[in-house]
Amino acid sequence: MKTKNFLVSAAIVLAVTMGFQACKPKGTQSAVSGNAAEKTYVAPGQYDEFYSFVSGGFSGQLSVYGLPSGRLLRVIPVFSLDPEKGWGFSEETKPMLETSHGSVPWDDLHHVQLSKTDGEYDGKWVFVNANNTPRIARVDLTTFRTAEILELPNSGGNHSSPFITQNTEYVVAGTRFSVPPDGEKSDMSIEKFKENFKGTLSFVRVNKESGNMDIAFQIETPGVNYDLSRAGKEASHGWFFFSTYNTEQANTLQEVNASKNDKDFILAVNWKKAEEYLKAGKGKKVSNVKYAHNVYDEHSHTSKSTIKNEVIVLNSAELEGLCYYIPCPKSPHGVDIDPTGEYIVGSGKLAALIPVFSFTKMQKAIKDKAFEGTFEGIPVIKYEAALHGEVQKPGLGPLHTEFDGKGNAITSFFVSSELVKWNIKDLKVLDRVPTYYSVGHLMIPGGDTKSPDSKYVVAFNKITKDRFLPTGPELAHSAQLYDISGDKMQLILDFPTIGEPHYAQAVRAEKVKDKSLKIYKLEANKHPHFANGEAEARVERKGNKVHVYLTTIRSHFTPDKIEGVQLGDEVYFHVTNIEQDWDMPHGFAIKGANNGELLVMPGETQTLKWVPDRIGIFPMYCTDFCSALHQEMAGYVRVSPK
Ligand code: CUK
Ligand code: CUA
Repeated sequence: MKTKNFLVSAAIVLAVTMGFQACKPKGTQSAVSGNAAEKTYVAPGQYDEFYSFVSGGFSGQLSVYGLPSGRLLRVIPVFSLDPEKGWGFSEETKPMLETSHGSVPWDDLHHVQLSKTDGEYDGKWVFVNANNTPRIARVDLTTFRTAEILELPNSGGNHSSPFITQNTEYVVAGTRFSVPPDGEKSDMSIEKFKENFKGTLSFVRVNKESGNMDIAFQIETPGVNYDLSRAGKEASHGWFFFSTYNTEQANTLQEVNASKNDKDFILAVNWKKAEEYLKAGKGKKVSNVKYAHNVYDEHSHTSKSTIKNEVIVLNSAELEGLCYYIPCPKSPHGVDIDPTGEYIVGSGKLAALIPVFSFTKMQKAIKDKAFEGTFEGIPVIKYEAALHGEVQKPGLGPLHTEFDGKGNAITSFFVSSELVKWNIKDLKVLDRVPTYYSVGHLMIPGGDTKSPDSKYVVAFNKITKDRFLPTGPELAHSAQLYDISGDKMQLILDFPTIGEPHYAQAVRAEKVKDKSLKIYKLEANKHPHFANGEAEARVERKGNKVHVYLTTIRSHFTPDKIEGVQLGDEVYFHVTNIEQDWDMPHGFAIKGANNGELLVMPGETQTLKWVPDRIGIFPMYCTDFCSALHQEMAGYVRVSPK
C-alpha cells in the first residue's frame, strides 16, 4: 500500500515538474453546449446578478466583475500604485502604501473574503491579503475603495490569509514562511530553521461598526509553512483550520527536503480557548516589533500611517487545548469547511485522494486522547480517529473545494486540470469537467457561507495558452464560468482577468448595489485644504510652499491663471471637485508633473504635489472628458526665477 501511494505521488510530482502539457484536456467544443450564450447574456442596460470580487494576484489589486456576464466593472487599487484611480500618487493616498519597511508600491494579492454576519455575506467590506510584505486590507463596499491596511509582524509570506470567522469577529492570517520572531536576535544561520524559526498565526479583531482592525493576538507555533486556512462555522464555530506543509521543517522547500513526509498536517485552533487564555493573562506582551497601520478617512479624504510596536503572543505548545494537528496526506493546500461546519476537506497538492474529516469525530478524538503522539509539544490526532472518509480516485492534485449547498462539494484539480463534483456524505464522485487549463481556485457565489447560491462555479486557471487571441509572450489570465444548476456541470463562458486570479468571492448584487455611495457631500468635506466653492479658491504662500486651493466644475478651474510660483518652490494643488452630480469626476494634470496626476470625485479634495524643475509657462488641464467644453477646462501656471 505504501509503495502504491508512493508511486502515485511520484507520478504526480513528475507531472507537476514536467509541465502541464501531458494533462492538457482536449475538445473544448464538446464541453460547450448550444444555449451557453443565453445563460451569460446580460442585455444592454441590464445589470448582472452577482458582484464578483477577484484577486489580481501579482498586480496587487482587486477587480470587480459582473456575473454571469464576466464584464469587468472596476479595478480597486489596494497594494499597488494605480494611475487610473490616482492611488498612491495623491498626497492623500500615499500613506496607504507605507509599511515598516517604508513605502512598498507593488505587492501580490491572493485571497478575497467578504465580511459576514451570522455566516452570510453582509455586503459591508472585502478583506484581502498582501502576500509579500504581510498585510491585510479592508475595502469599503459603499465607496469601493481601500479603507484600511494593517501590516502583520512576525510573519513572512502572508499566504494563509485573510480568512474570516462567521460574524467577522476576526480576520485570520497564517505565515507562509516561518521566520525567527521579529525584534529578537534574528541574524542567525538559515540552518537553524528547526530550532528557531516560528510559524505565527495572527488574529485581527474587526470593529463591528467602523470595520477598524487591530491585532487582538498572535499564536506562535512550530516552524512549518502555512498554506491556507478557513474558519469553522455553525457546528465548528470557535475553531480555525490551517493547512501546513513542510512538516519536515526543511530550510529549503525543494521537494527532496520539504515533500518527503507521506502526511503533513491540518492545524486546528480553538480560538474561543485562546480568548479564555488571554483573559486569564496568559498572553505575552511583545514590544519590540514594528508594523504599520494605515487608515483612510472618507470625511477628511486623507489617510494616516502609524507605526505600532506591540503585540500579544500566545504560545501554542504551552497552552493546553489550544492547538491540535490532524495528519493530512501530501502537502495540503486548501482546507475547506462545508456549509454545516461538520466536514473539513483537506487537499494534498501531491495526493490522489481527498480526505474529509469530521468535526464531531475530531472532538471525540480530543476527548478520548486518541493521539498518535505530539509534534513539538502539540498533540497529533490519529488520522483515522478524525476521518469521515476519503474520496477515492477523484483526480490528480486537488487544490481547493467549494460547496453547492445541495450536499455536494466541487474540488479543483491542478494537475489533471478539471473540476470534480462529489457528494459530501457518501464521498462518491458525481461529475467532472475539464478546465482550460490547470485550475487553481474555484468559486461558487456564497460558496463558503451557510447557504451557497448553487447556480454557477468559476474556475480561475493558472495557464492560459490558446484561450484568447495571442498578445505576445504575456497572455491575459483566464477564468471560466460553469452552470451548475443541473446534475452536470456545463462550461458557458471564458473571460480574461487582471493579473493572476487566485481566489474570488461573489455576492448577490442586491446586497451591495443599493448601499453604493453616489457622491461625497460637499458639506461633509472635512479635508484640511477644502475650498468650499469658487469664492474660497486661492493661492497661499508659506515659505517655499505654495498652496493652490483649486476648484473644478463644468468646465473650468478656479483659479486658472497662477503666477508667483518660483523655482525651488513646492507647489500643492488642493483640488476640490465642487460638482454634486453623480458620475462627474474631473482630472488634473500639469506639464512635467513628477507625482503623476489626480482624478477627483464630486465633493472630494485631492492634493498633487509638484516641484517645478524649470522656469516657464506650464499648461494644466482636466484629463476626464466632462462636458462639451472639456477641452476648454485648462489653465496656466507661471514659474519665475527665485
Ligand atoms: S493560491 Cu496563492 S498560490 Cu491556491 Cu490561494 Cu494561487
Ligand atoms: Cu473636467 Cu474635463
